[in-house]
Amino acid sequence: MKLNQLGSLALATCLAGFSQGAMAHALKCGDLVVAHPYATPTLAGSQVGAAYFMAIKNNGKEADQLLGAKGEVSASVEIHEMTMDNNVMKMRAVPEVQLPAGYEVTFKHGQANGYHLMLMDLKKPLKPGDKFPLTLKFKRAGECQADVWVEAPKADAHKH
Ligand SMILES: [Cu+2]
Repeated sequence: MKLNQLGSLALATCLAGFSQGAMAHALKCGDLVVAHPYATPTLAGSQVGAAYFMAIKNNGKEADQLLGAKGEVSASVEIHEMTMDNNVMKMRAVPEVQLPAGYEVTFKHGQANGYHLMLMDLKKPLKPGDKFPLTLKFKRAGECQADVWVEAPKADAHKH
């Protein structure tokens, strides 16, 4: 009985935490769920910024692709892929990101291997607490507007 209560309490807490987080800041776009779109504050004098998501999950039965993004915030947006090459972090622009059916693709900052959206030629610096809209373009799901929150990174592994 006690164990049961503890178990359901833990589960309830877990579910509450999850749905709260999801409601607060997730974007549903067709079969895709984009969790927590965020951007890191720009470094002084920098004209570029980077936007991330905790993950993009494809709940559909068919593969999709992230094809790009656009917004008022910058002149253009590129999809960048980061890789570790002999302990040196390298970035390169890629035309799309595969989102296989049933999979979750992470776009977190500070990962050795991962993607991010590079905001090229920012109109103004990104400050912690700012929010800006960014339209994401997917092959199947179409275009959806994400609400991007500017948040200071906990560990700055990503330099430009
Ligand atoms: Cu980049």
